[in-house]
Amino acid sequence: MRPPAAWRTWAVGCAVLAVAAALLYAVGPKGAGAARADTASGHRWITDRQGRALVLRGLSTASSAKSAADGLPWIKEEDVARERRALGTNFVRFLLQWRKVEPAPGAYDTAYLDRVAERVRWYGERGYHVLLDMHQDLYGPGTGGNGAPKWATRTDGLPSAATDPWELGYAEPGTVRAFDRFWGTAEGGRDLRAHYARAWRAVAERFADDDAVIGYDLMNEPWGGSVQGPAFEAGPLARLYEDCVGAIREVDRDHWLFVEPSAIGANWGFATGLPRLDDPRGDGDEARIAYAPHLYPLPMDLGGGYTGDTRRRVDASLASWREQTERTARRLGAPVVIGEFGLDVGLPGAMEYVEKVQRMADEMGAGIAYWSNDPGPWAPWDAELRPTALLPVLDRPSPRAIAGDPVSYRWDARARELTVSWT
Ligand code: 9MR
Repeated sequence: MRPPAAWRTWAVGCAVLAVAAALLYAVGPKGAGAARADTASGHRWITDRQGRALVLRGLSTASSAKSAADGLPWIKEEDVARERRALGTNFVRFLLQWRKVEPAPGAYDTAYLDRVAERVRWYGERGYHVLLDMHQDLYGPGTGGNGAPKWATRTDGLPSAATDPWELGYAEPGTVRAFDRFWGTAEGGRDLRAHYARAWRAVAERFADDDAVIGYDLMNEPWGGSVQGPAFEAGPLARLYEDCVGAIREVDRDHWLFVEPSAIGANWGFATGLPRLDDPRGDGDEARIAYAPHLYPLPMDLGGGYTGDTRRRVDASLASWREQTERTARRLGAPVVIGEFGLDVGLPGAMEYVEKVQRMADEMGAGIAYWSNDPGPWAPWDAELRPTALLPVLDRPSPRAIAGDPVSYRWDARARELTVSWT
């Protein structure tokens, strides 16, 4: 794929700003301490090992990993190179599967982690920060989803039927039971959280010294089974996160730990009851816990586009999502990454919606991971890897790393001008 016209125009039109950004990148006071000021929204910045504030922009790689026998996404190294050329991104949310990490209780598949490490290197060599995401939907293959190994799936014979939309499968009795057994909330059930935390420890041990990795997304879109709301988030979910944080910090004190709220509710802009978590990094070092909620306004989750009345409802949902996210981030003392947002790019108004979310992320000082890079109707490329209408919309410049305290950054698509201010 050739670099898109938009990218070439930008490269010429914003040369001066690009030079400024390159200087920012190159001459930062190395090791002079992390960005101190908060974002305009009052939450922290994600920082790299040199203390620079990172503006993370990229996509998830990839939904295809969920069902692949080897648990790996569709990409080859040339696809990573193309993504870098076409979009200029610096961030990837890379899907892992617990079933592959721990195929039998207590046995970790180091060959799988080696293959993941190879892919992390493809990204790392091109300047990407990789977020390793322990992905699940609908618990695991044993309940019609992906993520958990079969040995960790107990449904007590209850069914899990396929549903449309797929998210409704979370209410299937077998799926609810499997989650209850995982969280230890079903009577006589085994609490599998310790296993899960030790699986994370195995991953962190493998990647502790890998600078291409920015951190670990502890669980994709957690679901409480029969326990919902704050009772779930401040209860079993917070306990799981504490266990994972503790297990990871035994072997890795530097990488960021990304926590997600219970997806149903928070994805639509409702409040979360997730409590603030301790981060035992040691030596009094500042916590490195980031907040990574997903963003899927309900009217769009139900298949709507971004026009007419639906647009007004989506805008209301976005405003509430932003308010709740910022409030939670301040409560957690955490920077924000929009861990997922995305839609079928053929829907009416889809590009305006993506633009709007990108602007919101810039205003919030939040990172962003578009869902997803799987070739097809949601992606910047179709099944034949030809650019879709989304590509030029995602292809926009931003400061990649700022050595100082960022004040604001803004991309004016019409004037093709990037404005960055910092102290
Ligand atoms: O886009 C994905 C769709 O093709 C799958 O059928 C579905 C179930 O695995 O997952 C979709 O991706 C979802 C992601 O895993 C979690 N957040 C919402 C995404 C879009 O629905």
